[in-house]
Amino acid sequence: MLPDLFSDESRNEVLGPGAAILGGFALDVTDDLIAQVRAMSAFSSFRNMETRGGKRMSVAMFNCGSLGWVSDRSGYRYDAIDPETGTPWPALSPLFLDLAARAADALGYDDFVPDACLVNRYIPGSRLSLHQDMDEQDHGAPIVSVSLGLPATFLWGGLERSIRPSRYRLVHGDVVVWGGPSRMIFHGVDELKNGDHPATGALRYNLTFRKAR
Ligand code: MD6
Ligand code: FE
Repeated sequence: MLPDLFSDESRNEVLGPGAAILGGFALDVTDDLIAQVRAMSAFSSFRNMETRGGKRMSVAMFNCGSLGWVSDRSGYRYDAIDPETGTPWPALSPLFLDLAARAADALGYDDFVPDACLVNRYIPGSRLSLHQDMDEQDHGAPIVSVSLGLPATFLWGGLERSIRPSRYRLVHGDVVVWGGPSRMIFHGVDELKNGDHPATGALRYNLTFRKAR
């Protein structure tokens, strides 16, 4: 790990072993990321997926990459095909791949090559309840998460759902990386507050890169 990664001036923050917030890590590419999200969503659109229990998620999603995370009445899975278009998800661009690899590398995860990127869109009031990311086959690979637009409160719990989560503010350009002993930590996002961000208006986007297979 780089010695200056957690200096006093940085907005970097250790969440736990193998997990950290890299404050502003993506700031030099946020405009391009948002432009690409908009372009891709004209093809595979944002949709509020259904859970197994039949509820609609308040966060709207689509995927890019060779695999995408989908949820419906039959449960969760990774699928190469967007069920709405019947065709593969949009490809992971070099910009996305490069950012994910650089962020993972900053925490010592070498050669991270994600095959899936879940793109989340929050409107004020949207939230993501505490969950573990456990649908990936390779739990040795980290997850890299990029925040764009309105700030959010990230909930960081423990290895059991009952552990009360700590709260961290994630702002435009922040990147969260986690893996290793923290890979199965329960986490979530508190209800998004109203706001107006110069880059996204009243929205927050989140990109989570995973190695699903
Ligand atoms: C979000 N993120 O920040 C939701 N999962 O909008 C996640 O659920 C998440 O940020 C695994 C790893 C990083 C994440
Ligand atoms: Fe997650």
